[in-house]
Amino acid sequence: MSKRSEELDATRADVHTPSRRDFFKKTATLTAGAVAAASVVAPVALSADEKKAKCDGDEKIVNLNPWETKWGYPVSEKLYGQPSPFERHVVRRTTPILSSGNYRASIAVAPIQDLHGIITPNGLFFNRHHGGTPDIDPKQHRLMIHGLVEKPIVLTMDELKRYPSVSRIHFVECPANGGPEWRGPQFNSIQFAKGFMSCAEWTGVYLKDILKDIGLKPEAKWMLAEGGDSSHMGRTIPVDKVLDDVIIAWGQNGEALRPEQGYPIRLLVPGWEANLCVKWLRRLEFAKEPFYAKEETSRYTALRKDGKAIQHFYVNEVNSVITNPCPEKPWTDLKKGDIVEIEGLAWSGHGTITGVDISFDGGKNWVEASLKGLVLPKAWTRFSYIYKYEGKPLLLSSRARDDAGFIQPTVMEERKAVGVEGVYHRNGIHTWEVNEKGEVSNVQVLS
Ligand SMILES: Nc1nc2c(c(=O)[nH]1)N[C@H]1C(S)=C(S)[C@@H](COP(=O)(O)O)O[C@H]1N2
Ligand SMILES: [Mo]
Repeated sequence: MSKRSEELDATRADVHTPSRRDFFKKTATLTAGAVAAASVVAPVALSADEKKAKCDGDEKIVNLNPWETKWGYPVSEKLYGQPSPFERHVVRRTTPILSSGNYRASIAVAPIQDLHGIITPNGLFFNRHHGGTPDIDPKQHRLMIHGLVEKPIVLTMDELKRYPSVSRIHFVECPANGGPEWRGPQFNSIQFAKGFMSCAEWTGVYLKDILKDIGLKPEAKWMLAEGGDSSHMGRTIPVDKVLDDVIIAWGQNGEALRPEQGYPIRLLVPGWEANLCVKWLRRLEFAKEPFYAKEETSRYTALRKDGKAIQHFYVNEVNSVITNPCPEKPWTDLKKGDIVEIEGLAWSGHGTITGVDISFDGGKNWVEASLKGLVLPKAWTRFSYIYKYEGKPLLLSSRARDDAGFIQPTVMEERKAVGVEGVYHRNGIHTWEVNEKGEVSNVQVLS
């Protein structure tokens, strides 16, 4: 045994029983195959005294389970892995209420209550489309870049991937996230109330790097992005943003984009509303004017209370939500005095989250939560607060701030500006009511 593994073994001494330690010593020198075999035929047996001392009535750790005494399934059986069958309930969800009158033009929301860290697994990434998901053969797919450029080009996917790539973690949020709730809570569910968003590591090429190569004419001020699905999803984006951080992405969390996310390529417009992140991207055109001036290219606007609307309103502003507890993750199993970790997600399209406060009384008093794990610009940021459960009713809210100096408004501040007829860009402080039984429901504080 090497010195290093002896040291490791010494650190294990205080957490394992002697029999367990011997087992580690023996197996440490065996080959990987032999270790697997040894663990099948020689499970660690506890003496009667050890059982009594350690297990205190919980038979599940004392007795061998059926799956410990026979072979598990071989590596060849699952060449693309799937989650445990016991995680079957963790899925995207749909409802007729959120489809635009046609199931081919609808949304599936992400189970943000069941996620860990800041990355959404690809199979759970929220999914919104206007004309169904096409299955595109990358060999047949082309990207055309033209208009006000020196050298217009048509790229194959192989040619596109020859540009140097970058990997960036960014959220993608539909500006309608939380939108149904302008008039008041609509869903007693975090998944439906806040799940029009996800966060992934995207790999692709900065569009500015391609433009360096083909030459953008100085008079170009707007870019049209068009998808290769039946909706085409024409979107118009200011050139300043394009030259800042817009990416043409082909990678999503280490693998190719999923068909639902735009395989083989999509546009990623970090921090801005997700409808600009055109999937199945086939064409980019540069021009002097925004494209909706001359053709049927839609854009979202932000309605104000006076009836006027802001035309160019693209940023998903600073926002947050508590994911534990929430309606799907109540505190009904907690006993008074239990220690629990309040957790949530904060994000801002303007930049990096600088802090999150938590209130237990609907926003009268605030305490500071801690940010944990990676804290990155235009990415989900996880926050945490260790709390001693008291079994008392609570109005639990979170309020995030970002490095651009923004802080989440109250629901009333938001209503003062927009009224209750808003559709997009809701970032008012979200509140859960926790009753004395630990049940959680969606409420809004209107004071
Ligand atoms: N080509 C195309 N791109 C599209 C859409 C679409 O219908 N077609 N929907 C947009 C909208 S409204 C949203 S919210 C995001 C959703 O991205 P996702 O499905 O990867 O979560 O894709 C955007 N890009
Ligand atoms: Mo959207």
